[in-house]
Amino acid sequence: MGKIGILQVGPYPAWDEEPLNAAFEMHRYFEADDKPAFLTGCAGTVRGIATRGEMGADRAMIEALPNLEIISVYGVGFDAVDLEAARERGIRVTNTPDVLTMDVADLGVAMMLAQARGMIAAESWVRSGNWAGRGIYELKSRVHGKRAGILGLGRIGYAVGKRLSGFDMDIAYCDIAPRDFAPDWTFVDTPAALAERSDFLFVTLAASAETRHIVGRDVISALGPDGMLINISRASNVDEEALLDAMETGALGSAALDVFEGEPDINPRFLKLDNVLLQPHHASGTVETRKAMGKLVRDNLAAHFAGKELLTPVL
Ligand code: 8YV
Repeated sequence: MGKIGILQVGPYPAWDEEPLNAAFEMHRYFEADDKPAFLTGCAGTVRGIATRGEMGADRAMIEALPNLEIISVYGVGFDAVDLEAARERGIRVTNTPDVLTMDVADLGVAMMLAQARGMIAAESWVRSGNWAGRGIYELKSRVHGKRAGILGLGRIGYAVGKRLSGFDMDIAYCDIAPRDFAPDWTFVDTPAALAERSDFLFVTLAASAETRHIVGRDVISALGPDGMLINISRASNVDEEALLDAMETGALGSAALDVFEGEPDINPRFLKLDNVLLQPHHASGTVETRKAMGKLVRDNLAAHFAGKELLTPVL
């Protein structure tokens, strides 16, 4: 019997490509110039999709594959997968939760510290010779003891909060209900009220149609000219136009962002701002975590085709 066909939506590191190629017949969608023609060409043999969090699988892709049984996502976020289209056909969907939580939280906190203390510009100050030539770098405002807001107290939001408590921060969060596992943190019932009482607002909620632009003009203006927005979730959770307007006018103090609309082709307005820290959607980007994510992608595919229970099912 031939190998099972899998549509590979984006590239993976070599340590994932090798075992995937050994176990399956991988169809490298991302390398095709004519993507619709490529899909038509492999439609008969593809029984699975291996995709990435930010790439997902849309309705057109799902509908083009009549023998599709499973979509295995390399990422905790599955908002880019058309779940409705998958559900209609009984197609299983898996993601990679837990294994990336700590790294995403680490980067979120690192972004807050780097931006608050101006570390990127401070490094340029040293490298450019300004330190020796022009003197001390400008003073920045402190982080410890300040007020932090966490929008979305799931696994990643909780891990962010645990780290922030090490900085003696006053921590509040907003979610659909108060969480028993965070008795020391203040529950706030709207994103705007959370922003109002925050110096640093972390966006850590899973993206969906309901959360689109949950951080809108009202939330951004409540955060205010001294506030910082840190987004390590999905760009769609933030109204990017409102964010850019607020940053350009000083209505929002600063931002640290790992995710963008249309990434990697980000809005060029971001590049003109000096009050934003830009990261290339890299919160889960450590060797250790990416290896664990790749293994989960493969293990879910293998379990499905062996008729076993999925390890981390979404659908
Ligand atoms: C990406 C992510 O999947 O977990 C998620 O939801 O967005 C990330 O981990 C990562 O960039 C790999 O594509």
